[in-house]
Parts: sequence; C-alpha cells; structure tokens
Amino acid sequence: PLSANNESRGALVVFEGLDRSGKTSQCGRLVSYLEGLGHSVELWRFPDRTTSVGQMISAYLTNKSQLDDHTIHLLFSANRWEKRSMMETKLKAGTTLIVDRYSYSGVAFSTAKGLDFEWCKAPEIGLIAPDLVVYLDITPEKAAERGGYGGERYEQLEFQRKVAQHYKLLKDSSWKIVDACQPLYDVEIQVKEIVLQHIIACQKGKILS
Ligand code: DGP
Ligand code: NA
Ligand code: NA
Repeated sequence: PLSANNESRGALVVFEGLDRSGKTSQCGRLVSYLEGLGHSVELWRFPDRTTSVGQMISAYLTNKSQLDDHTIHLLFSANRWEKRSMMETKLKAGTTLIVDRYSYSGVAFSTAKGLDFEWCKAPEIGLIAPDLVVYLDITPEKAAERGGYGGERYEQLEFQRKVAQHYKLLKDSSWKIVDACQPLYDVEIQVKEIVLQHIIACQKGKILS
C-alpha cells in the first residue's frame, strides 16, 4: 500500500556486462536523462574504490597487491555490504539507484576463476535484490577491440570469455538483455526505454496497490 506520506520506494537498477561493454557510459547517460525528467536518481558503482575495502580491491585490480581468490571475493562482497544500509536509506527515501555492477559481477568473475558457485553466492545473500538488471551483451572479442583494455587484472580476452559463459548461468527473470554490439546511441535509446518503462510500471503498481 502507498505509504502515508505518499512516498514510494526508489528502484534498484543494476547494470552488468563484460569489461568494455559500455556500462559506465550508459549508466551516466541514463542518470542524466532520468534527472532531466525530474526523477530522484543517483549513480552508484561497485567496486566503490573510495572506501578502505575499496582501496584494497583497487590495489589488487591494478596488480599492486596479490590476494588469494577467496579473499578478494569476500572483499568485493564486503564492499557491497558496507554500502547496504545507505542503499536502503536512499531507496526508502524514494531515490532510484542506477548501479554499475553488483552481486552478479561478484559471482561471474569468481566462478570464472574456478571457485565454487554456491560458495561464491553465499556472501551475497541478504544484500538488497535488484528490481531490474540490464545486461549489456557484447562478445568478448568485440569488447577487446573497443579502444583496448585499460590493463587491469581481469582485462584479458581469455578470462573475459569465461566470465561471459558464467554470466549466462546467472540470468533470471529480473534481467533485460541489450545487444551492446550495436552503436552506442542505439544501445542508449534501448536502455532508456527499458528503465523508464520499468520505473513507470512500478509507480503504477504502487498507486493501484
Ligand atoms: P570496473 O571498475 O567496473 O571496471 O570493475 C573492475 C573490475 O573488477 C572488472 O574487471 C570487474 C571486476 N569485478 C567487479 N565486481 C567484482 C566482484 O564482485 N568480484 C570479482 N571477482 N570481480 C569483480
Ligand atoms: Na574495468
Ligand atoms: Na565500467
């Protein structure tokens, strides 16, 4: 039912995809678009490298430190957990969060290394479930061609091929898949439409309930 102060919960919209699939620029454009329409919206990203856990993750990704695969898995998860209460506060206040990577990255990247699927999922249980996941679907080969990789630990074609296979196993009913091999502008139009439709459908649902 609609709350007394007439406020409705914001939507948690997560973007997933391989490195260089275009998530970061699509998220940025989407947030500007939604802001322009008067929505209360914020852009978030994981890993959030600004926290102390995030700095450990960043050092690992840039090959400045070495960590056991299980250890880094738990740090990525801890980085989501340390933002959970703020995430809940924002959503309850009616702010929609557009999030560049979330638990699906956690599971896809670590299972691609060979870690156990159930073990990888366990620390994600209890985090806020996304309302909508937009998967930017690009072939690993096409992603690698896009201005090359930035040199971080996971940005290698062979590994991204494995990540792509593991992402496919994670698809559930909250996913919308967008062909990210299309020109950026076409991707942008489709992303905007999918997310806006979702937000409108949620608002209608709340008003009618
Ligand atoms: P980004 O800042 O979005 O480019 O992400 C940095 C890299 O870390 C990228 O290769 C994806 C990977 N990554 C993101 N989240 C996780 C996670 O939870 N676990 C693991 N193992 N890797 C992740
Ligand atoms: Na990256
Ligand atoms: Na990115």
